[in-house]
Amino acid sequence: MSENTDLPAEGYDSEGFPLAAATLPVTEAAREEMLKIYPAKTRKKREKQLLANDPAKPPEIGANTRTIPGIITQRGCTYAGCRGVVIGPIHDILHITHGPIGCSYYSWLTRRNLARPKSDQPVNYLQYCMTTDMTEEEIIFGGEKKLAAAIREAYAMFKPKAIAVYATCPVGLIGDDIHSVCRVAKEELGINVFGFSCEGYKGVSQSAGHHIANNGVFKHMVGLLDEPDPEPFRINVLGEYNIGGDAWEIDALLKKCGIHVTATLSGDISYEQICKCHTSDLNIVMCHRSINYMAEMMETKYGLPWIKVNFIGAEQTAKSLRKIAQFFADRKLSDRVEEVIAQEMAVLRPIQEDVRSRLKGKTAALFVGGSRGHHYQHLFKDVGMLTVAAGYEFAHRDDYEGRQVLPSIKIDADSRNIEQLEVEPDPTRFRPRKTSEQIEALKAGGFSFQDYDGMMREMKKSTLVIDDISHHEIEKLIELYHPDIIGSGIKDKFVIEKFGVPCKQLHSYDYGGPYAAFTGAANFFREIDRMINTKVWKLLTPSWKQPADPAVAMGPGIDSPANQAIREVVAGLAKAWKPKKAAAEEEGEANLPNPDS
Ligand code: CFM
Repeated sequence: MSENTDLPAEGYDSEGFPLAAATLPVTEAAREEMLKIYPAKTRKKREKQLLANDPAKPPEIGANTRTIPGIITQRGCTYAGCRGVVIGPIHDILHITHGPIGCSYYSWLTRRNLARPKSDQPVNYLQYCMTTDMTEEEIIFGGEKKLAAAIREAYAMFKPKAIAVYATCPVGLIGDDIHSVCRVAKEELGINVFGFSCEGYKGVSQSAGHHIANNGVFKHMVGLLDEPDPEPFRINVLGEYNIGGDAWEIDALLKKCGIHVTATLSGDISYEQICKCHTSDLNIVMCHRSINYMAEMMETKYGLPWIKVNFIGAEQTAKSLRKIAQFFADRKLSDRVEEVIAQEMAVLRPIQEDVRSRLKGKTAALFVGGSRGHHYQHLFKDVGMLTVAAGYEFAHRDDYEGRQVLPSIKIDADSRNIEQLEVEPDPTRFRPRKTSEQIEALKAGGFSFQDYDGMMREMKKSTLVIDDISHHEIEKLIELYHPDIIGSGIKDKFVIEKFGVPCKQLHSYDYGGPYAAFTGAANFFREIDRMINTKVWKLLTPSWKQPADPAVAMGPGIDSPANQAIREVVAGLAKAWKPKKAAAEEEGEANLPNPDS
């Protein structure tokens, strides 16, 4: 294991991967078992998305392509990625969904991107859900007037600094020009108003929405306020959305080290912080998938370099802190970082060791979004658990195979659909944060900028990597691998648990968290220990352990006396019940004129 955290090598192999206590199936056979149900055309596509891993030479994976209709996917839509994920967490601007009520309602507090008002920024609009509530009338005659009225009404009620408008599918289909409406409103109200053409169908998943959101935030907010914070060692934390309080945990840790966070994009963030984030000195990127566009555009326009970090897992957190300190090349800062790591690890280690004594050798499978399927493997590794299968819902090839594959990724019609902003260095505000000599010195010391090795290089050889996993494949996976826990989302949580396998919801964390940094790691270890070691799972007989008779597989038997009794009661009720209208018609039937006479 790493020299950084002094983890004992016991329970780990020579490459540092935890040793699984259970015998695992042969990967190729398991893969075949998952694929064989598909018709030839479907199989051809799924084959590319379901691979045996090779960390030394990651195989090319099929990713960021359309989901085959009929397959039960975990993916979300482009609107969700834009409004819900990247911009939604900005707490002091108004977010108006232009569209039917369902799209709006769906985006209302379903993601646990927490925010708390601060004394100098006391406004928090996140508990509100605003929509134009488009109905048939607007779908037919156009919804621009209703949108303009909604913006005016929202402004009159709240007087916000900015309003963001989000287009849903019907808006794109009927062609409402939300950007013109926003431009007029901006002039009329004298505040920042801007729109996002993030119709749900715009891309193959929420990933397209991330890109659209990055473009909009960059165009309409970043760079509006040229007032750098006075603190030294300023950084932005990109791709951290404060789910369950993660950003607060990271923020507190950085503060302890003497590192100042100008802005976290976009967990618990204010409009003003986004407007001035270009004045910071380093971008550290947590979720590469959702925000790499922003990191690149800020570097090109303002000279702000970026590095990939990960605060999920104790070892990874320590590594990330050291990397930030190395960037600033300040002795005092490095010493302080070491001191903080030692303090935090002294508290965490006894918890970690205690939990590891019960969890080592257990196995996990992870299927989450576009970064957590990778990051959370480190937390499991910290307690001696092996991730036997993992994948993302909507990530791209670089998130699996590493950024070096970027030039070889084919641009298809779906990705061409998303605007690629042309960004130039700002004539007055471009400021390289390091001289070329300093950069060379850093590189010589093993430091790397713009680096992301992807999930596959950090997974054990022959583990399964599955992109956009389907319910069928998840069921097969449980049957073949019997993982001790699966980290996934709400769409499959209960399917998994019906198999007698605990499922940790790694999007919203169920009701738990934070799991980031050292304190978060302790929370996670304890929770996983509880989830895996509770006796409740042993009371369930998973369907793969039952005979293939459907009558038996449904539970105690569809023809059991209890079920028979229920059926009789239901049949009796149905017989006795008559809808009012039908009863009235029946009564009046005799008086109706005979249409044939
Ligand atoms: Fe990034 Fe996210 Fe994720 Fe993501 Fe998401 Fe999320 Fe996620 Mo759910 S931004 S890619 S679109 S880390 S909402 S906070 S948990 S799927 S793995």
